[in-house]
Amino acid sequence: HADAAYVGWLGYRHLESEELLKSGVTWCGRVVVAEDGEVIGSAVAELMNGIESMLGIRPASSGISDGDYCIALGTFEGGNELVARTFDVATQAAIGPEGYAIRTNSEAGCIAIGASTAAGILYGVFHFLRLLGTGSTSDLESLELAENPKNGLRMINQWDNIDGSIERGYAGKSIFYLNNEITNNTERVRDYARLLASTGVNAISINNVNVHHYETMFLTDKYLPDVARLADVFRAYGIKLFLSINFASPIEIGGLSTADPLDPGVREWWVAITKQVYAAIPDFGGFLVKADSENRPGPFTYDRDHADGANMLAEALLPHGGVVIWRCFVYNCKQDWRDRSTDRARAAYDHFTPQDGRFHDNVILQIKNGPMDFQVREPVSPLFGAMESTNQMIEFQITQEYTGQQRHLCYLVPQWKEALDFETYAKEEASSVKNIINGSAYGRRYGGIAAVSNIGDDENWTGHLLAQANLYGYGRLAWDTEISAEAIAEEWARLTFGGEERLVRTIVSMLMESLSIYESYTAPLGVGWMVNPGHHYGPDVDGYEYSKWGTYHFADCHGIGVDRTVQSGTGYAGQYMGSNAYVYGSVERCPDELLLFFHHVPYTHVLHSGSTVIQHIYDSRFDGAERAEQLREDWNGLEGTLDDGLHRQVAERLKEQAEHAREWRDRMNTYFYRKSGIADKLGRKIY
Ligand code: GCW
Repeated sequence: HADAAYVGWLGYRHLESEELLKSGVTWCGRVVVAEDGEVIGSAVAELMNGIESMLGIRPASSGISDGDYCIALGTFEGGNELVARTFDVATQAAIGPEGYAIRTNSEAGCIAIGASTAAGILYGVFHFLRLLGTGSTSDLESLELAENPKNGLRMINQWDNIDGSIERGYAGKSIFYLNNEITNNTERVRDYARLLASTGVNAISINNVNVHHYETMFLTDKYLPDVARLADVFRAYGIKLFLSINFASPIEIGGLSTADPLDPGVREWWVAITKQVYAAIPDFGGFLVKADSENRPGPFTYDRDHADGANMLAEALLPHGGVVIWRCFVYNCKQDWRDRSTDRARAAYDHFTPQDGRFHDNVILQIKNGPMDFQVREPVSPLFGAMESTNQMIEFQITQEYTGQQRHLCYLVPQWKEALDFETYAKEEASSVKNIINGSAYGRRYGGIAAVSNIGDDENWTGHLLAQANLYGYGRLAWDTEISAEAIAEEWARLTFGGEERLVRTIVSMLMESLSIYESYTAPLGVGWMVNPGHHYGPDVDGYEYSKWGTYHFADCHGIGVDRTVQSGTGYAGQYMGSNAYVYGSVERCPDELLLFFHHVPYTHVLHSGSTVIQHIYDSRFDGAERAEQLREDWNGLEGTLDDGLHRQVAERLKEQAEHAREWRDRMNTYFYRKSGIADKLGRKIY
């Protein structure tokens, strides 16, 4: 596959820097590796191909050095003498199971990539190739670095269905399934595994959390051998396979009359079926569960709670080393819009905090970053840090359900970073969300990040080519929550498009601006929604206002917003700890961008910015639409500096975005002008 959009950031473009090229040719003529095995094999193959493509030489490969300069790969104990002598005991001891060290050992004439496991070597190789590809080192004479991932689980959730459709998928059909069969095209799956592994992803659940009829049978002989084939592909890249399961499986495929988690027959059934899964996939990761959520079955049917449900599965998985990932996206989806006392934002916290301490050690709660649902702007879920004795992980949505569906440009890494950096005040120090989910704050064994994938069978994987940056960025951020969004964007741009400075700078600045642009022409000040019901694309201010989903803005002729204060509202603001509760609960203190999430205010309310709410709505809608147009012009200015085909596909999307941003602008402005009767101070055109 030579297609530049398909190879993405693994295109291994020929190096432009003469100096680095020369240094590379000197050091990379031979690869010395003393171990074999699947993952090492993947690492070596990747290294050879990367070197050949970037440097134009095919390295020789051997088990021992011939005395010439070389790259030496291996685990510290794996018998590669060059590796063993390059890293001292302290360095070796500092490298955890998936970490690696890279060091130029001039005396021994090698660049050594050492790790304690094969997976570590694979990540080390990808790091080395990234160094070359981004040109972030001028030569290879003095490399010295070591890394360990910040999170144990770095997971991708596919929302793919076996009929080939993808729930909230915006880049074609599934690469895994077609017509109720699991694909034979493992080449494409392998290329996906490579892309993921190159960013550090180490786990994947391969089917939608809404588990339908056929997918329920993934645990049975009907599909298990094919699932195992997929597990084989991912295993070679250090990625563990998980399945989303249907809580009612004992009834639907087991022939039992109940799925009650405390029923001995049901428990035995899960033990037996889990054993069967491990017989087919010995390193199977575990189960991902959406239960009692949006009409999915769960323990509530039997008057049991989440802990009962999760623990039953945890017990079945425990002997095999597997984990249960239990989603906290649980709320009443049959609300009456007239009922002002029920608040969907409260739901996860209300359901789960009382059960702290009851979940087994191999259960992890997977919590969406926002308490509502992946809106462009929400506060961080107050559930993070609120369960000291429970493993927690965060869930992001790479697929752009509410952020422009890969027709609009929206680089999400800055949003994710904000969530990870959010201070929960659960402890006196080191209790930001990233410390909660990586397990360090409370000394939890399991934790990490999961995100819903944005890929499909489109040639460029993600529909919008620039949306590849979100997939890349997710993996990089999950590996290292400290890298900046901008550094990630730059890496991605260089690897994908090469090092031409104007090109790189333009793409990075477009990416970095895109979230704020999207936010400024869509729903204002954190209130969210205002999208078309069902598919969720495009503006419809009242689309969800009188629905059962619990997602309201309460705009009338006087004002707008949801009162979530303790004093007069739903009390949601009181779920936060420390000063967060106070800041969010105070109409004076609440940050502008979240004001309408927490407060109902008159249109004339004055923001910290000095503007009124209504004037802010007008200003930011006009501004957002203009900036969307600017994105398009910026990109058009790049014509000729990159492949025409790639340029064209992005140009088309940006054109649609600019037009659509105007539609958002006019719908929003007109709606609020009609509701409020207050004119735009600047007298701009409102319909
Ligand atoms: O945001 C909602 C989506 C559903 C999704 C659900 C969930 C998989 O609209 O399509 O279902 O979230 O996260 O479970």
